[in-house]
Amino acid sequence: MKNILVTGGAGFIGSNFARTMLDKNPRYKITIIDHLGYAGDESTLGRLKRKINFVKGDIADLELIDILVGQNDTVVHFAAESHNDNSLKDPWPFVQSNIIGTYSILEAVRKHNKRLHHISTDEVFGDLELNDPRRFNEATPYNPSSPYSATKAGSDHLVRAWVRSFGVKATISNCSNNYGPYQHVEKFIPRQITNIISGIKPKLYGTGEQVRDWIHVDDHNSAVALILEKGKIGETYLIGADGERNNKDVIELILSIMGKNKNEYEHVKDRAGHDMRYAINSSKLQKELDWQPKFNNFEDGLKQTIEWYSNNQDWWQPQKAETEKKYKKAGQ
Ligand code: NAD
Ligand code: TDX
Repeated sequence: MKNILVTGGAGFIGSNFARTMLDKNPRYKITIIDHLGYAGDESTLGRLKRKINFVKGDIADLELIDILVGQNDTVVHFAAESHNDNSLKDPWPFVQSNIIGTYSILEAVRKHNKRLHHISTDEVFGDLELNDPRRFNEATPYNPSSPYSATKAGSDHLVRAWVRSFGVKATISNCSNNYGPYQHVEKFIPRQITNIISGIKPKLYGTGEQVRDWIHVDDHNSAVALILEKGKIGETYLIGADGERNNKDVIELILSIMGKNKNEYEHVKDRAGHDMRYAINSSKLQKELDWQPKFNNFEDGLKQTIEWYSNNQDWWQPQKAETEKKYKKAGQ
């Protein structure tokens, strides 16, 4: 593996992935393709831009993808519409990027016989009850709830069908909720941090008892790097770092780290069809590929993330007003 095409690399996880890979080995030749939608920004690439080849384009553009895949030996496919709340307002871009876009990538890797790693989410499994002793594993049946998770589930099914029917050399990973630098302020953790910095109260959907399984973005990406190196073709790996917390606790922790009273937040309208709990069992990844997360303390990762948003206001300020306007209109 030397020439890597990273789709969606101007977004949160893909841009951090490119940084992780170049830190591991500066000789990797990385090409990023991103259509620079609302969630992808050239400023996210920052100094990385000098070290990579950047192409502005859409992954559903079959001709462009054919050329780019032909020029690289490995494709790591992050590009997707990624926010549940947006998928409830307008599902179409999710079908377009997540399903048709993945189809386009698959046809190109099939034609050129290239290695693909497909990035997916734990949301494809639906949700768990709060008191359910089980966690998701590689055998959990698919049961997605939102248009976002349904289109991600669809993309996973396409990848598996292309592996079985056409012998495409692909692996899949399903990861839990990521946090860390360069995450769009529409998402839960950065929204609350940047609200507090902006003098706006953090916003908790509904009761806030919903549980997410948090993982630092660098731990997600170290697992992806390992799957590229040692993963078995056709296999799926679940990625998670035992980070279950309910939303109310996370808001209170952010407030307390930022020196505020724990009750200085407000409850807003709940998300339609809100999934109750996600939880990942990543023992296959740990046993077969010997993976371990580096951030085993959520509070430390959160402190680093709060510091990053405090020191990088130029990066997130341009997104903030528009994002809050949209939320206000939705009563959130
Ligand atoms: P993001 O929204 O920050 O980034 C996605 C990027 O893809 C953006 O830069 C966007 O412009 C680009 N993109 C979208 N559609 C495109 C298209 N048609 N053509 C070209 N570029 C396009 O999202 P993220 O949080 O970085 O998520 C990346 C991947 O990881 C997604 O596949 C998502 O489903 C998956 N994932 C995310 C999480 C999480 O907690 N954020 C957890 C598990 C899996
Ligand atoms: O302001 C908020 N208040 C709030 O209580 C926001 C934005 C969210 N929430 C709640 C909803 C969820 O229970 O916080 C939780 C996390 O919300 P999101 O950040 O929107 O994440 P989620 O819907 O869990 O999905 C995320 O994890 C899986 C990513 O956005 C997906 O891309 C990924 O696949």
